[in-house]
Amino acid sequence: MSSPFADRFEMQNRLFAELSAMFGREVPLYDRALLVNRATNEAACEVVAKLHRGFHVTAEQLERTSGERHGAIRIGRPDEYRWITRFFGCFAMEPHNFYDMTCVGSKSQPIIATAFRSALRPEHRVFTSLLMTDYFDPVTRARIEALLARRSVFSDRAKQLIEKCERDGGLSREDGEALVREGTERIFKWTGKARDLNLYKELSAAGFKIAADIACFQSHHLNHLTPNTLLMDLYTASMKHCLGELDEAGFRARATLALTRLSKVADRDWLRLHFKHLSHAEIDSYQPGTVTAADVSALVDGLVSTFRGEQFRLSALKHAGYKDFTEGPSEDTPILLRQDAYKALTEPVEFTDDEGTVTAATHTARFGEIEERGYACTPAGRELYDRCLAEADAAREKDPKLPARDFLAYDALYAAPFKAFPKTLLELLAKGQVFGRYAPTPKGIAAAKARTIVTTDIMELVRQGFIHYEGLRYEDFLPVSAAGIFASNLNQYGTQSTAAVKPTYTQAQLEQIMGRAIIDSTTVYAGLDAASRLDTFARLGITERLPAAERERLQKAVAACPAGIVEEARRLIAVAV
Ligand code: OOG
Ligand code: NI
Repeated sequence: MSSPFADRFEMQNRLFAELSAMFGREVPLYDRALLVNRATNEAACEVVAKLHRGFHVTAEQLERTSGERHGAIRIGRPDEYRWITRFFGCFAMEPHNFYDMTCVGSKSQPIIATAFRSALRPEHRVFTSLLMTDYFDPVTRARIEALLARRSVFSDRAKQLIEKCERDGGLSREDGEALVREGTERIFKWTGKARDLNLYKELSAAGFKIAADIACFQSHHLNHLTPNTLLMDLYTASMKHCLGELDEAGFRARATLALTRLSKVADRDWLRLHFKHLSHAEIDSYQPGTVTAADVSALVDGLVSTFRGEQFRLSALKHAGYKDFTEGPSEDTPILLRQDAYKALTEPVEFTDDEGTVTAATHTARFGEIEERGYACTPAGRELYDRCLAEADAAREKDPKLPARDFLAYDALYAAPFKAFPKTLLELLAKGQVFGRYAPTPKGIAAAKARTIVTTDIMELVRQGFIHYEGLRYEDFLPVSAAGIFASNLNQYGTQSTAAVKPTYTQAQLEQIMGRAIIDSTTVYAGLDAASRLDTFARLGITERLPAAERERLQKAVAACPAGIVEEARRLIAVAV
């Protein structure tokens, strides 16, 4: 029987396609950056197609891969935060992880946050911040709250649609579209209209630009909407070139380096990581090929000539330049996520005071981020990452101009601490630094029938060809990268609380505001990894031989996962096979 309701994932894709169109109209540089992303992703795919003969992505698949987005919005009031939680719920997006941005050292901001996404089919995500007004002294706090109290971001219609969706268990296509429109025409729309210029100026001067961005505006305007790149270093070099920060020779050198490096690492695991639509069987059907220096050079020539086109003359648009370095792990370490951005644009704003007098001003907050995702780290991997990052950041801070002066030297300097990580998925899995997913191969099933399997060591079983492995992709955010991005875009480092005592914030507090629990993504990654090991051992008939402590550890990890998630993952895998 067909459902009377619109598919929530289709609604989600519609929402993000429409948000992207809306943001493109609001910010022309964003629209052009998408074209740069498409051109560079196409070049990356050409390298991959030469390495794997038979590999082919249709324009539509590529559009889908690069169409993946994350948005960032900043919310002022707890009741608004609860409505936005319910709004995203209609699109199958649930809160994941608690980010306390008030506690990231010198980069702190008066913000706590979570990110909304689907637990198992994360197509898109939104980092959703809440301004903590008690971070401020009582007078400032009262002024911010009074200003925020006067706005209504959610229309009655939006509220009715959300309630209807919750009550009935879904929305019709028509109602789903109406809710998407509430998003693009009101909730996330930039109006360019603001209030209380004095408060705006005072907050900005005191280093609280983020609070000004939230308190003085009428909507949860999108701060940025970040597409996905297949090859960060090619994209950043291209953006810098199109913005006039990197001349043709400099661009050629960096593009050649990025594409050559890609030709060395784009193995089957890379394909699985970057293209959700490819099955193991499809990937196994590709024949090995090669990429020559001449191939790379032809691709670089192609990009140079593409970027001569008028629509790539980004330097002609209003802009504030590109960040000097990429946040996250070094280029050769395929974990977590790497992010970069063009810096926040200065946009016109009209302030209206209580007497109706309008004053023209400007606002600098919205920037153009890009990201490339890698594998999800285990707690051990994450701890190592945090240490490597601290070391790499410290090295960079000793010579902040190095990235602009000598990119290669900077690249090597930044990568050095990350040598602690192996660079291939299999080694990352073997060391227990990233989460994976396992399944028996036909050869493994045959060996199980013949009772010739002699080990329960998963890596050994992989080596013997009895098990398929893949890495779990990191679908979340990194608060320290986020803090770095806030800082460099606002041109303000961190902030300090002006309250008599700096408050502390908890996940429970945000959960209470939302009226629902936050999912801990590490628990989910760990549960999926453990469930796939248990299922694999069971299908190979070797569960009984597993050491008791190991079996118990895996069962505990599965049990810790929120109800239904492991079962749903099993169902999705069964459908995909
Ligand atoms: C959110 C910053 C977090 C990211 O990519 O880490 C974020 C914001 O700027 O409001 O989007
Ligand atoms: Ni972001």
